[in-house]
Amino acid sequence: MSCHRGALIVLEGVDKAGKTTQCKKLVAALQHSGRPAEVMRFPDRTTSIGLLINSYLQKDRELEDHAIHLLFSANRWELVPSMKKKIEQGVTVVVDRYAFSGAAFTSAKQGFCLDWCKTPDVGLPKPDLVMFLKVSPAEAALRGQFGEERYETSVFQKTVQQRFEQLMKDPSVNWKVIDASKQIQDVHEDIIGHSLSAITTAQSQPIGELWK
Ligand code: NYM
Repeated sequence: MSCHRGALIVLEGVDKAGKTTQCKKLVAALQHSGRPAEVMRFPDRTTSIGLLINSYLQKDRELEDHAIHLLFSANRWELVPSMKKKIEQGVTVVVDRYAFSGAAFTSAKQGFCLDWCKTPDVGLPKPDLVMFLKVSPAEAALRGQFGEERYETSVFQKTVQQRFEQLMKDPSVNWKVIDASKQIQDVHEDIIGHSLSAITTAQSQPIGELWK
């Protein structure tokens, strides 16, 4: 077992920005270089809360907007013990979406402010690095399968992008903006560079608490 903790690295962005592909490539590259690494993703649709979220996203079920927001947050909290355990054991955890998606997507709905949306996630393990994969919502819409799940419309995604821009103004979070309109391999190389320095910095620091 490693004596250093692993890092918590998050990839965020609008739908179809390439997060899932890049998370997999990052974990594979870290493992290949001898650094223990694992992927987690939110929502994690495999738990009982995750199954409810899945049926909401697939439009099989209606849920009140505040209630679904709290379920997304609960889905993160239920996985905190296993996430912390991995990090403490020296594994770098690469997360496909986190509390930032939670706040950006719900606050893009009518009648929700960003502060209310952030509250249930206050105190989650704080990422050592959050990379925002930036593509224009118009470009994301041209990438496959856009429009099948709830929230997948260009108009909604444009508002989500604006909410992410607001969240990125917070200097307490280590944000890096990645130009995700580039070739997959070029994007990957940018991501690896930022990740390696975050992993080194995290080794000598305790895990922080988000938005506290
Ligand atoms: N989403 C994701 C939220 O609305 N709130 C959250 O807290 C999280 C983590 O669910 N449209 C939305 C964003 C996406 C969808 O998609 C999950 P995917 O393809 O599983 O990342």
